[in-house]
Amino acid sequence: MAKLNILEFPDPRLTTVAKPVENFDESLKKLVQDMTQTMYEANGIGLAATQVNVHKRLLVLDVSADQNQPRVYINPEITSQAGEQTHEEGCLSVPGIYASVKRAENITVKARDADGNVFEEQLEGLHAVCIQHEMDHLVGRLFVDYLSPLKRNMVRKKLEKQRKVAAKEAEDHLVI
Ligand code: GNR
Ligand code: NI
Repeated sequence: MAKLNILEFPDPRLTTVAKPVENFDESLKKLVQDMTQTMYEANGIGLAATQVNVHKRLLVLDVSADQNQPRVYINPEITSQAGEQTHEEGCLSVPGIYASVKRAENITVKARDADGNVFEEQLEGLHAVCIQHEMDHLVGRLFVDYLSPLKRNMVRKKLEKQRKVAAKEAEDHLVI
């Protein structure tokens, strides 16, 4: 297993539209394992392939309290949706930033598992939020795209500053 690098906003690769998975082979299973490990190590509840610079339609998530129920959705489609919910969202590709986003409350998702078998599920609450957030990544969309351009620019500046501080700290450690 390997921990993968997570792309961060405003990296243009995060805007790539992913292509359907066609081969349900061993390399796909390895990617699912690596993405799951990467998600857990980053303390995320979900991860889309786009975030690790793989532009295929798959995502992993684990919304269980004990973080012991990993799930994979390959070539996911939302076949029905209803209602509305607003949830405070964060994103591993936009670290340290949180904003409320309005999404569907109930969704039906059709997808394949790592063996290529089709399944369908009805989801609500955080599980539904997370799937919608991850499926946005697969079409190159981030939760900050729902904010006003002004707020999105503030997010960009805050991340730039965070990175500068982190780089400076790394430099200080080297000097000492
Ligand atoms: O870890 C994550 N938490 C989260 C919280 C609210 C709504 C969505 C998410 S997904 C996010 C991980 C991530 O960036 N997935 O793409
Ligand atoms: Ni995200």
